[in-house]
Amino acid sequence: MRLSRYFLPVLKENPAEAQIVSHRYMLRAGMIKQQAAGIYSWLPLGLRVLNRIQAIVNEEQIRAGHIPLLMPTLQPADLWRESGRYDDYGQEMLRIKDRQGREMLYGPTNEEMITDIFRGHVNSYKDLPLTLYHIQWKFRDEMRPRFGVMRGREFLMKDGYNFDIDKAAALHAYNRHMVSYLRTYERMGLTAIPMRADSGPIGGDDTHEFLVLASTGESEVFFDSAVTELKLGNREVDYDNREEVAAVCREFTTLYARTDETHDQALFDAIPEERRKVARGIEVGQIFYFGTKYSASMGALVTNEKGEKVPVEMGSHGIGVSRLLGAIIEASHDDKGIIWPEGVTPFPVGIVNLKQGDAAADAACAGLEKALLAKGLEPLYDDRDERAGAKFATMDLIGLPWRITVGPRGLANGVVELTSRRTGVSEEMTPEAAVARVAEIYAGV
Ligand code: 5CA
Repeated sequence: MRLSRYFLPVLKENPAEAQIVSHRYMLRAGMIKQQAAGIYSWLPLGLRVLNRIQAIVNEEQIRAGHIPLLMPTLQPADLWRESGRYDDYGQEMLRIKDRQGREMLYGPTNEEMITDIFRGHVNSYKDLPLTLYHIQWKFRDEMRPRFGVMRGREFLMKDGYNFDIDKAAALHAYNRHMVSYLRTYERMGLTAIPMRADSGPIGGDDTHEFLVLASTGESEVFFDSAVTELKLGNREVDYDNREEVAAVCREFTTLYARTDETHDQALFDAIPEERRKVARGIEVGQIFYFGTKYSASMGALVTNEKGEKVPVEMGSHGIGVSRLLGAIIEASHDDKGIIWPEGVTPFPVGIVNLKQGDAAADAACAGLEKALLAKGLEPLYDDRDERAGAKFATMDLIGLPWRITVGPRGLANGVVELTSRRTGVSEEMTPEAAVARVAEIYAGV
């Protein structure tokens, strides 16, 4: 992509309405535009990151054996009357009437609708286990929408729902989600700690929230600092192996880590003092096991091996897809701008031409662009007729992890410069070597 032809409306000034760094940088980098309180347009750069995040979420869900589908944003109120949640959900639910006077709502979550799909098509244990998920816009008329995409009213969520024949199978699905989420967040460069939490309006007994530590987080969290050292890394996990999956979950949930809702001071005090931490965190996901709460009230029954009709065992599992952009920026930035982890960056590398119009520099930049594209890496090439300082400032603000700088002086010696946004370290090398290095970096992402 050539910057002269792109739509990147960067702001020079700090927007007054942004109280936290992620909101400020998303506005300044031209990623989002507010259309109403808590409702945003996703401008091209923001959309590219949102798409990257969705791609990772999809890959890890499919790896875990979960199946994508797509449910609508609008739902009939009657489904929610069946579960009893239509009245319970309160003012957070946006209620709408269509022209026939039928009551509808903009879905805040999809337990009822997925249960309706299930009961219409599945009635035997032989068709289980089954986990269906989608990535779809949700609406919650939050009392205090704030911090940009962090607490929106319209927001993108991945929500998945498992259907199992008994509690043991449903808990395996819960564990599978936990492991797939750990991998998902790690691929985005995040440390997200599973913490025992409260189930709220979704219901159920077992629930964990995934929290990214950040001083601007809305949740107060209490944990053993050793939990922040745990990493899933590249280890292979067989998602069909109940014991193996459960062992990973034990590894990540045995050390004390809780939100304020479930905090237990006596247990906390038992941790060695130097490891006792109280901090703030951003909730980027939550998993729930709630058994037959929806299947019993909505008549989602299956025949078990003994031939009896029993309500199917369920859980639901969410990832805050749009919130993740904010969480990643809170975790990865400096005073010049965003620093995207390679896994989610909108462009893998930027090209800065120090002397637009110089025949050699222009040709070298075009050559780099072509060579990178041939490797499946689309660069953002700043081909504007601007000062070098302004080009660097834009690149630093939008946070591409790698930058190739091309100028007549270097080219006279056959070199360009490859710079890491994170460390600021630059290295001179031939254009071919720069392309090879960038390709090597992204081969493992
Ligand atoms: N049905 C369940 C799981 S699918 C559910 O709705 N869970 S939830 O309420 O915890 O939401 C899932 C995730 O969506 C949260 O962990 C959070 O990351 C994200 N989320 C919730 N509310 C908002 C909001 N107002 N703005 C942005 N993201 C949100």
